[in-house]
Amino acid sequence: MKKVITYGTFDMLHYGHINLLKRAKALGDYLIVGVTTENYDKGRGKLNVQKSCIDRINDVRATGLADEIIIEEYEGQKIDDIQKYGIDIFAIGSDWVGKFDYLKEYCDVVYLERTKGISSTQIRDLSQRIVEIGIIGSGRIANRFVLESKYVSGVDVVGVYNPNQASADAFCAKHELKIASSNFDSFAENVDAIYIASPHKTHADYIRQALNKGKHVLCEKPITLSKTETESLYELANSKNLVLLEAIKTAYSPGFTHLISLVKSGCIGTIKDVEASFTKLTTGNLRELNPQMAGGSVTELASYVLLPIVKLFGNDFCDVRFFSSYENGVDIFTKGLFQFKQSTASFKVGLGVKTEGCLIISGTKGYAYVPAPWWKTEYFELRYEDLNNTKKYFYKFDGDGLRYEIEEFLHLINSPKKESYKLSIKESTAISSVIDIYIKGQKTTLI
Ligand code: C2G
Repeated sequence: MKKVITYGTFDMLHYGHINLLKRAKALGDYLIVGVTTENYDKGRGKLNVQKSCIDRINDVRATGLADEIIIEEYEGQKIDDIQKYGIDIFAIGSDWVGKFDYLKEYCDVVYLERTKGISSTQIRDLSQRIVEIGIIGSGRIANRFVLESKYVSGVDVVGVYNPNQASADAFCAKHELKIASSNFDSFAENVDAIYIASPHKTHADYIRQALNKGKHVLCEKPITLSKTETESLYELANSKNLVLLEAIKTAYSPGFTHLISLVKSGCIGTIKDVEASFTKLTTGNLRELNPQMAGGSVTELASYVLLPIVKLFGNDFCDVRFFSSYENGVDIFTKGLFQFKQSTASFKVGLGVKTEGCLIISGTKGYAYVPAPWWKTEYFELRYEDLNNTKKYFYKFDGDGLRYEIEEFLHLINSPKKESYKLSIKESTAISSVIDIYIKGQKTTLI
């Protein structure tokens, strides 16, 4: 008797899962299905699993395809199970190609092609089904987005749009998507929500078009390069009761969210100063260094450093000044200084200069120190005059961190309130307004 085993979360069981189970069963005579526990999923950084382990087991049982169901509760269990149950074939979807080759020492490993686009779009209530996302753009961040989306239960990236059809086709093939399109209308009509990962200057037009088609939008930072443009887009989203969320991953990560709540609760006294630095040495013929594509340290990185500043002090600064170093028409390093009524802030961003990349929030009783990479907040300390009182905080920041913004996007789509408290419209607009002021000033500087 040939024994096959497969594993999965099987949350909101759908056609793609059933299709996988059918083909796994057909590989042998006896199919064992491992269903993940909540703890195991948490440990591997899978977010937003809706159903309990018991409900998911019942759903798998109801398919009638499993001869036996077991639970998967720890890392390394697959090796134990394969030996314990005398397994001949381990089968899993092709989104995991290569990841389970280490099991070849114990049995055959078969990757079954994953089902492209699984949801039933006739169910209009998005909370009752998988939300299908289309991506605009097919560059580096778009690639990372697809990989991270697999760790958020309830979403499925199904398509890509690129005005260049060949680029869309290549991306679609690489990620096994259903739709590759250079026609915006037909692309938008076939998805529930859109993630914009195209060059900065194209964001505003794409957001407007997507909202006008009734689609929720998650847009890469900087949402736009102009304060008035950002304001008008949020108004449009609001008037249509659609989500418009700016993808600044730090804002949605558990560590950063807690840091902000902690310091706002007064544990370091009244907050008087924020210093934030983020530099990333970048070379080559890249969009980031191209003045025609709005490249430069501020447009590329200021969204991160401005995030703690606007979250703690808002947008009513009395004065802001910038000091930059330029190379080939872009700022390779910029320092910004703010005067608020009762406080100060400063930031450093750089594509061509390296600094210590930390975040320091100073108060009247102590300060918060977040070492680099603070934008992937995994650890911080609250420090006081008496060093014995130092408190240390540790968090998980899984993968690339994009999964946290995807989780928030999905949460907002399914909730009556379409605005996130983790990055409010006011905060996102404040970030836009600072970038706008910088760009306008930079034009005069460069002339
Ligand atoms: N699947 C598929 N087509 C889809 C979606 C999922 O073929 N459109 C497959 C996956 O590749 C996987 C199975 O269905 O083989 C279960 O998918 P999930 O519930 O998303 O679980 P997953 O995170 O893939 O679990 O130990 C857990 C496993 O390693 C993977």
